[in-house]
Amino acid sequence: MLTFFSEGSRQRQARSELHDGALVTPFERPERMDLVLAALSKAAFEVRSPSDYGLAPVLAVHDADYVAFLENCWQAWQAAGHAGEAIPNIWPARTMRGDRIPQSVSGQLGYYALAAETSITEGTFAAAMASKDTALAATDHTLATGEPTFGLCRPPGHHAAVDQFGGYCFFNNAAIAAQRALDAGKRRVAILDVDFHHGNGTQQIFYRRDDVLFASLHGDPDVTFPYFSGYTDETGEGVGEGFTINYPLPPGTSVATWMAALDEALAHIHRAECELLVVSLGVDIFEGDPISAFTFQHVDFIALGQRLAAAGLPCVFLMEGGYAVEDIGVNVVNVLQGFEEVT
Ligand code: OKP
Ligand code: ZN
Repeated sequence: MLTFFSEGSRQRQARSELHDGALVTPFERPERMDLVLAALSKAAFEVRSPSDYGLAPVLAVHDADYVAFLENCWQAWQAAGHAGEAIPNIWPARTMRGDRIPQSVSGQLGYYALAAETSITEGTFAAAMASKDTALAATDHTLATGEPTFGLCRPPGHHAAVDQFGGYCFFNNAAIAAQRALDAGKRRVAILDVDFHHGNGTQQIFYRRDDVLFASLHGDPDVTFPYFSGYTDETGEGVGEGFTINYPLPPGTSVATWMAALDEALAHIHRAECELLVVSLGVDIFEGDPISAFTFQHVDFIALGQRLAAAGLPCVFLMEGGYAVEDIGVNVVNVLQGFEEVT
């Protein structure tokens, strides 16, 4: 399967993630890409660089002030004289004002962040730009040829909302891809999110719309990040009612139970007459993943690819999570090869 990847993705080289009360080396690190690239190369996949699509496709789904904040945050943080990476530590919490964007970068971080684990660093914005270019190039290839395409996006995107970053995400690559497909003439696009974590950002961006169907299988947010999104009673609003569907599953869920939920999600997508499938491909559903709790083995990823292919839709795969670094390459390739076996 043709793959797109941008070397610009390496420009995010964060040192700090707030994890279990300590600053650790981020789980979402550039070496992840090398492991996927090595596995793709072993499987003889062609890898191409995307072209530069600029900011217009980002602004089609994200708020302009948010994008400007991401672009300027590191410089403002440094100008304020702070020694470490830019990490939020205050929010407009439930008892405070959420309607004001403070002037200080420290206040702005709290306004635009949805979590504290994701630092902003010198190359973060450039890497986010590279990642969305990867998503757009992959989408354009599928739109032009009908062939499935893999976008090796990094950083991931599915936690990024209209004007919020967090969960290692800055620009919502899947949302940018879906909007691109609509702008190219597709009438309805499905985004199927198989990452272990709920794609709260993707859900929020399309919550009141019926031209993008968002379906997600994920760890039950009652006990799993992002905690405040991903419950079954979130089904969309207004004309979007019925175009969001969530399958929260308990930690330790068997692959058979997960696959049964996948079949339900695919049936829902089929009924909605979607014309393109964008898969938010997180392979952190692997049993060995260090921050997740599902039970996929290497071979189960092949079955996943086969089931996705059986949906019979043109398909764009976009990389989301997956942190058991030594295994993410084989798991990604297994999904893509499973898909190709059927098509
Ligand atoms: C990003 B993606 C687990 C803490 C989780 C953040 C997870 C972000 C996941 N103990 N912290 O969806 O793979
Ligand atoms: Zn995840």
